[in-house]
Amino acid sequence: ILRSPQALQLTLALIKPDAVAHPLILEAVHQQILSNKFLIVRMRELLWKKEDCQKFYREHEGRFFYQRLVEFMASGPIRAYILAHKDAIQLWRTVMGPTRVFRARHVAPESIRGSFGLTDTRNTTHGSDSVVSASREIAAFFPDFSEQHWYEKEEPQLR
Ligand code: RTP
Ligand code: MG
Repeated sequence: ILRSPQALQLTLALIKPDAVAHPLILEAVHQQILSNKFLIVRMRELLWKKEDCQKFYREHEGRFFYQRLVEFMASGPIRAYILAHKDAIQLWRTVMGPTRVFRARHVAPESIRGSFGLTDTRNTTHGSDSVVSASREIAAFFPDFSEQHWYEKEEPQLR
């Protein structure tokens, strides 16, 4: 895929079951997306099967938290977004705050995880960590979305 240097970057953001289950937290996270000037390219809510979670988190297979992470992510509805921004991947990770809830509360109390994270597993949100994982993760949640079409036809009209 060809991207011009000014092109908007895409990332996959997830709101995890702990936050989707709570209307006020769900709304607060959605507001964070809007107030940080992300463009919402696609959005859907879904209930994940355990096998989908295993595939999505396969890079963590064998780690001590893998099993509970997979079970948690399949425990209730999640909301997935494709977000666009000039610096979407890094910006969303900054807005989320650190993974570990203890750290998040101390170093980034205003962040999403600092505000709403319950535990290291129930930490409210997920965000892609690189351009490569963003592509893979977007395809996992939005199989009909064509990145190529977006960069060729839709994105240039937004600039
Ligand atoms: P994410 O992939 O969700 O954006 O988070 P991350 O890159 O900041 O963290 P990563 O190391 O990739 O971990 C993926 C997810 O695993 C869960 N986790 N639980 N000690 C635990 O119980 C534990 N450690 C990690 C987190 O929910 C994290 O989001
Ligand atoms: Mg990660």
